[in-house]
Amino acid sequence: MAENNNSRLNSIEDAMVFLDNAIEFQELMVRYSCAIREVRTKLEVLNDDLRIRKGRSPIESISYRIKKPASIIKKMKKRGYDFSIPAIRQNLNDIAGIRVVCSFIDDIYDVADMLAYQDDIKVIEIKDYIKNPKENGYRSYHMIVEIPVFFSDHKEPLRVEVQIRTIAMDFWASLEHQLKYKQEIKNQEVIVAKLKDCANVIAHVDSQMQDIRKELEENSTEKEGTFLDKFEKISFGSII
Ligand code: 0O2
Repeated sequence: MAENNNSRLNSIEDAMVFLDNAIEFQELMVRYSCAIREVRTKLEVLNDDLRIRKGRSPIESISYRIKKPASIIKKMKKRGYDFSIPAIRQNLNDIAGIRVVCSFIDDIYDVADMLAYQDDIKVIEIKDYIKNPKENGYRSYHMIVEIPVFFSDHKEPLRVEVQIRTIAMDFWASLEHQLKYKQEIKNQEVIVAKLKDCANVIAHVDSQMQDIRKELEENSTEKEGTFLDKFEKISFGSII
């Protein structure tokens, strides 16, 4: 009987520890989602500012995600880390992730520079998979940035992974990601080679689009518009 009571007590204690950890984990995820909001706002401000001042938005879209608990556990296990909140915080840089899709390759570097230049942003790491594509053809510009987030009773530096790529790179990466998770691929080498071919074609298209844009910018002059044409450009719909 005493043994039973003890084991019940133990299991309640275990449950309490489990709940404490679960709450702490949830709090950490909420803090990362706040860090995403901070970086996202910075990117949106840059885009709006460039649209107003230069008449062109370099960013096509911004998406974001908090890494799934299962992916966090998988990554921690794969790298041989203990599964604890401090270990997750210390060792994983991509719990908060933002993906920025730009129109042209130059835009990627402009956006990255403008973000890195901000004095509350600390760049922790850069992986330039555009200049150095991965063996499979993957191209993207990755930055790990740290940003201070102000909570009700403290300030906390939090890391966010920012992936910046063109529309074409994003198209390739999304499809390759989907295909990777399809089971039982019979002729894997052929598929891998085809995907790499596609990545090269896409990189060529990106570089040609960039050249076309440069040529257009160098060889065009502002069209003489009517008084009303100038007013056509003014719209607040997408700002608010
Ligand atoms: P998910 O589902 O996006 O979270 P590090 O985080 O720096 O310690 P890691 O994870 O190797 O080490 O970093 P890296 O190389 O910068 O890659 C991180 C993310 O880039 C991946 O996250 C993918 O989102 C993306 N990525 C990297 N390589 C590839 C690739 O070959 N194909 C595709 N489609 N995406 C890629 P996760 O954690 O793998 O997944």
